Amino acid sequence: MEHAESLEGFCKKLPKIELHAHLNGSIRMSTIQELWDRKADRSGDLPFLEAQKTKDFQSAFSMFSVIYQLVQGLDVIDRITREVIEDFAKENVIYVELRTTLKAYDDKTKLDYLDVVLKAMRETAALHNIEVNLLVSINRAESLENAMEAVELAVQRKDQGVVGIDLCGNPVCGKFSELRPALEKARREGFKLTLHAAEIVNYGETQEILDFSPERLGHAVFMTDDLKSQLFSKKIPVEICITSNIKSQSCDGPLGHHFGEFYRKSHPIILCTDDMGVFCTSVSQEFSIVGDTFQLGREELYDLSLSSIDCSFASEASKETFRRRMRESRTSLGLENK
Ligand code: 6MZ
Repeated sequence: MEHAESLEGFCKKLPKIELHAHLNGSIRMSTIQELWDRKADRSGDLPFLEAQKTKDFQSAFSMFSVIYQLVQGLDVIDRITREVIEDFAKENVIYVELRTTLKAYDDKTKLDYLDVVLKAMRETAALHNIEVNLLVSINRAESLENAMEAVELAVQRKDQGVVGIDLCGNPVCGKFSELRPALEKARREGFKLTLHAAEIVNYGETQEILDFSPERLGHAVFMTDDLKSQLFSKKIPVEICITSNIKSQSCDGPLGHHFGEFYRKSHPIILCTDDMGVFCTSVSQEFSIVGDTFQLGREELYDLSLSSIDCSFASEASKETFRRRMRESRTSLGLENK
């Protein structure tokens, strides 16, 4: 069938949801550049640009150290939270689950950080017809004590948009097993859990994570056939971050990405950006990539977006609203009304 609109145009217009976006990794490139230009003791080009060119998994993490040198203070956190949500809204993302690790700056506490993010989320969401919830991230390099503290702070703001807990960070650092008590506490407190898994080869830990049965997994790149068959039978939804995996050299290119296999198995998957700023992508672009690479038609892309809603940690009422917004978009997307 001939389409008047390009695949890119369709993917941009398609209402979408984003479930795997790290706040500091989603920072606008122009904001990073501006913060760098403002810095008194800078020398030469923004190191971020150099880091972006290097091509291995660890260099992706070196970009976060550059970001953290520049993003200091709650005024900057407030700004980037608003900008990130605006950027998602601009490309027709109707629901976002942002995630971030809580930080203390100078005399400001981690709870202050959380409050600034939640307020910026609320205010920006109301302006842009987008719903936003937050996942508090635990960095796997942190101590168990810090992880416990993050869960306690999340509990204090549970009624204000914190819906879940994420385990993230450089996968060569720390261990899931050591932080597990904090995740168990989060579960007892009623939080949904999403854990980064199998971003590098670590089959033993991936097995432990599967046995723990979180509500979702992030990435799930390096899996043996046995681990995959357990994942498929448990039907744990996977947040798929194709551009992130390619740019951090976890896979050769889109065609070899495990999206293809998971999609053919009808495993629940959600297309996500991971770090829009660091990896220069957007949710629309992730949809275009799978449309192009795996020859998905427009109805299939629509269904992929629609089915992602089931995997979100939003309330049932909100999920119904997202589904309705999707149904209402069908005519303007050039799809027949079913
Ligand atoms: C694992 C990642 C990540 O929390 O400061 N992060 N963790 N794998 C990834 N794949 C590339 N991308 C980002 O956002 C930045 C933090 O998110 C985690 C890292 O811990 C990074 O420091 P926040 O808002």
